[in-house]
Amino acid sequence: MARQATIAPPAPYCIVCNAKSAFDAVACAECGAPMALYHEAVAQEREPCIITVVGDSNVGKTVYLGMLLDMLSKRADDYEAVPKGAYSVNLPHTVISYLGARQFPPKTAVEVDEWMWAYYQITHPQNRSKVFDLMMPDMAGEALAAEVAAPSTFTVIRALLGKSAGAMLLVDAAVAAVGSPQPDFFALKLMSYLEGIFQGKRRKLITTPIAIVMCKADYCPECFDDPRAFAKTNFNRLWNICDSRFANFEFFGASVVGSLGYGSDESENVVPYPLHVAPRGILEPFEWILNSLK
Ligand SMILES: Nc1nc2c(ncn2[C@@H]2O[C@H](COP(=O)(O)OP(=O)(O)OP(=O)(O)O)[C@@H](O)[C@H]2O)c(=O)[nH]1
Ligand SMILES: [Mg+2]
Ligand SMILES: [Zn+2]
Repeated sequence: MARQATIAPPAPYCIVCNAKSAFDAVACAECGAPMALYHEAVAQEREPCIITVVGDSNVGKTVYLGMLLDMLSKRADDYEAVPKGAYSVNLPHTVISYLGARQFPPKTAVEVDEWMWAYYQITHPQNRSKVFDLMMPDMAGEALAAEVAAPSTFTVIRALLGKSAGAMLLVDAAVAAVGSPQPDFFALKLMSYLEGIFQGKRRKLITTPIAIVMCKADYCPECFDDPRAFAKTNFNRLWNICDSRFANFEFFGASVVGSLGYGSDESENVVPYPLHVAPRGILEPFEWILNSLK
């Protein structure tokens, strides 16, 4: 009997860094991104559109992203969001559970395999035929700081940003509003790192949309009234680099909590507790990026 030739399926590759991978690998051996992203992308027959959220440690990336994904799954503003793979639900699930228990979620671990990745199919309310396959990992601020200080410490970050269609830069409005220059300096470093990655032709402005989200604006509500004016005053270095190098950027105020209480944790440190969750300005930056990508 003639033996039937079997054609081996192509080897899976990493969606983030393009490295070839073993069939049964859980994470990419090169950059640590979950291989589930590849298997979902194959099922979609479309490359995902990556939007990366960057920002210093403790600015509120996990809280913001978890709240955003939850609002989208609840069809806020008529967006339809379907998680691709159950792992995508872990981030909003964790954040909403903690907030429901009047606590903030723990900080994100530096190890790449501990990050929560979200892969959602989003349908635009005004144009149902337009579908975005959004991939948004929740990175650790410390990993980002290490990568910015010494590029290629975390190859996954550079690879991710290199493939991103847009980025959200989160900054701490509350710390900046009390006069600290730290958030402004860190954001300036990050923007010059992003400039290096998104740079196309020399001297041309960078067109990749960057939404700058000023988090914890509940501490400084003037940030909501006029985000650009707030940025010019409190993030002047950041404003200037955006103005001179980026063609497509916008500033937004955002906050997740309505009121805070203070108490002590097990080590007797004073920590804030979210008494009342009242998201404000969460969808706007995301909408702005989607509209810039249309
Ligand atoms: N007042 C206020 N505080 C917030 C808000 N969002 C986050 N915070 C505070 O900021 C802290 C850090 O938030 P995270 O979302 O864990 O910060 P992160 O950017 O993910 O930090 P890393 O995981 O270390 O990179 C929380 O524990 C809260 O104390 C907000 O909307 N309002
Ligand atoms: Mg985090
Ligand atoms: Zn990889």
